[in-house]
Amino acid sequence: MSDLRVGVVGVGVMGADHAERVARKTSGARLVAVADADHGRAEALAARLSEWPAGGESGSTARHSGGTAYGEGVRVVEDPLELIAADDVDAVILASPGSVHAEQLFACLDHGKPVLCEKPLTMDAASALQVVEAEHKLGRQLIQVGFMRRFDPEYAALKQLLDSGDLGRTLVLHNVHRNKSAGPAFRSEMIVRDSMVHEVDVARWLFDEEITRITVHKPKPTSVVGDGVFDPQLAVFELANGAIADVEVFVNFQVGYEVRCEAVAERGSATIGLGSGVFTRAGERWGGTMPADFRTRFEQAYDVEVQRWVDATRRGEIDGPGAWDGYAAAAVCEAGLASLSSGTPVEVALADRGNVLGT
Ligand code: ISE
Repeated sequence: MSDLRVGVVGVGVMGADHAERVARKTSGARLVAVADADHGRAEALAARLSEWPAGGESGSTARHSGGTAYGEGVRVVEDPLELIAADDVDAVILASPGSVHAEQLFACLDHGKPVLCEKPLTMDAASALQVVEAEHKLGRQLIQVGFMRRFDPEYAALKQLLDSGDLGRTLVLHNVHRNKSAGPAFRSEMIVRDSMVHEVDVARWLFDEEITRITVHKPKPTSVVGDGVFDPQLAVFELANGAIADVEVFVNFQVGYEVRCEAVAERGSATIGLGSGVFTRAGERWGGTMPADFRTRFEQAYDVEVQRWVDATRRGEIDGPGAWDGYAAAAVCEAGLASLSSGTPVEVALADRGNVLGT
C-alpha cells in the first residue's frame, strides 16, 4: 500500500508539531504540503522538514517507513482550499484557527478528503451540526476530531478500568486542567471553547453519555489577566445518567502544565495525571518536574493519535472521536458560554442522534 500523502493546514504551535510528527515519526505517511496565513512561517517549516534526516547529507534516502525523505520536498500552498483540493494530497490535518474550520471541513467533504481536525470542530453548535449532516449524507466518515486525551496511555488505562466494572458504576469525575500561561488574546470564551472542551469530551467519553446541563462558575480571577477575563473557571457538567463531572480550568497558572482526572466509583476511585515520573533529590530539593505545555505532556498521545489516524485512513476508516463528538462538544461549550455570562445552569440543546445519524 502506498504512503498516505498528508497536507497540514495551519502551522502554528500545534500544526507545526503535527507536520513534524508526520514528516519524521509516523509510518505509512508522507508530509507533502503545508499552508498557513503566515506564509513565512509555512516556508520556514517546509524548508526545515524537507530535510531528512535533519542535517543529513544531500541525496540521503534514510527515512522511517513512510516519512519525508531528503529531496522529496514539502511544498507551500498559499490557499488552504487549494491544498485541500490538490491531487497529491490524500488526507488533511486541520490545525488552523477554529473560526475557519467550517469552510475547510466542507471543502474536505466536497473533495472526499479524510481529515484530522483539531478542536474545536467549529465555533458553534449550528455549524457543527451542518458538518455532521453533510458528512452523513456522504455515507462515509471522513472527519476525526483531535481530542487527543483519548489516546494518552493514562487516560486509556482509566477508561479500560472504568469500563471493566471492577470499581462498580462511575459516579463523579473531578478534573484539573492548568496551563502555565496563555497569551493576552486568550479571552474567557476561549477558555471554554479551546481548553475546557477537552474535559467536555473526557466526560462524554468516560461515561459514554451526553452532557445535558452545564454551569460555569467564575471564581476570583488571577491578577495576571486583564480586565474582563475570567481565569480560572470552575464548571460542573451534569450527564444524562445523573452522573456529575467537574473541572477547574486555569490557563495562566504560571507554574507549568497540569492535567489530572479522578474518577469516583461505587467501590473505589482512580486518578491519572499525578505526574509521578522520576523523583529526584538534589540541590536541597526533592521532587519531579512539570511539563511546560501540552506538547510535552501529551506527546505520546499525539503520536498514537496521528499514527492510528494514518493507519485507519489508509484502510478507509476513522479510529477515534468523529464529527458527532465534535458537534456534541460544541453544543456543550455553547451552553457553557451562556452559563459563563448568566452565572446560572444552562441546558445543552443537542439534536437527537437517531434523527441525525439514524443510529
Ligand atoms: C490548547 O489549544 C490545547 O488544546 C491544550 O491541550 C489546552 O491545554 C490549552 O488550554 C489550549 O489552549
